[in-house]
Amino acid sequence: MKQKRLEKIADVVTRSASRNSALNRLNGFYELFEKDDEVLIVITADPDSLASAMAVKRLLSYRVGSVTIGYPNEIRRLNNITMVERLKIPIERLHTLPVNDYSKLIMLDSQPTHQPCFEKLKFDAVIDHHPITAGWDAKFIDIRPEYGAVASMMVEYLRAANITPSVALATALYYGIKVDTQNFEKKNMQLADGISFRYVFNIANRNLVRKFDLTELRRSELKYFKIALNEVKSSKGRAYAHIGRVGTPDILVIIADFLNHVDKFDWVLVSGISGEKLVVILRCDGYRKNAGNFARKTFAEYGSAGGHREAARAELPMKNLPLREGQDFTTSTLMRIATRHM
Ligand SMILES: [Mn+2]
Repeated sequence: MKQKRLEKIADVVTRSASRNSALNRLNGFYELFEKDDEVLIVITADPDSLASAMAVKRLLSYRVGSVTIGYPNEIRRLNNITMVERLKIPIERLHTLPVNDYSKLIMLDSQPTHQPCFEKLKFDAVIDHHPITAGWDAKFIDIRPEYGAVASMMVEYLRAANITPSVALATALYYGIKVDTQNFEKKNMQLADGISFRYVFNIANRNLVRKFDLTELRRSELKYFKIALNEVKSSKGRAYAHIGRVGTPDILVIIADFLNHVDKFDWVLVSGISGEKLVVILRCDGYRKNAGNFARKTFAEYGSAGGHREAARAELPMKNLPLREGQDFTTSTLMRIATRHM
């Protein structure tokens, strides 16, 4: 089912796929601002929102006094840290900023209801592609849930403004669209995303994008590979490895994806302990298999479990696991739990 849009331009609200042109939207957006405005853009930092914030900063350059980009979350993914560093994106933690001193607030790739720390803020403009939520308002709204990325919408704004993006901005937009559409494999991807992507493709530095994509491991995390290679056990086309305590469960995903490259491993189960939880990452080829169903059937009784055909995840409080007093969780325990319904 196609999700409805929500657009509000100069007090006119449209809830269907509107006939507003990119130029209408741009002009409606520009009408919000005056020369001496101090503008704060609020995002939850990820590639799509970072690229969109850069685009809005560019749209507003020479039109307002200043533009600051604030984000509340800690950026932990190395891919995203690499993007911010390489593109020198000027962003600041939201809690360090005097939010009440700004004359205009813009929210991108998110809605005021998405986080408690957003709810106190009064936004002048909200531009997003998530499903529409109720209970808030803004002077300018452009929400298009059918779009794969806000970066795709931003390309339309830039083109309407006759602005050719710099290499850095185009690279960010390229990466934002690529990540949010999961390399164009996600169902939310549509023609408009393809058109925007094709446009920035010519300008973006794709070697830099490769660098963002590739940078996902800290040197200190290589030790977990050593553990994985020592631990990995296989039986009936399934590979199992318990890594033990990890700093972040992200490393388990990387190891599971790595083992999924190995011939004759139809299934990969990698577990590790993060905080008080056992995290299990499941991978399979998705051919006549369903990792999400397998995860639910096997692990849901101990905690949360679910996912898609090829990829699934379970997070299980350690106290729920069927372990004897003082018994450690090992690769064999993982095998035992995973095969007990077979
Ligand atoms: Mn997004």
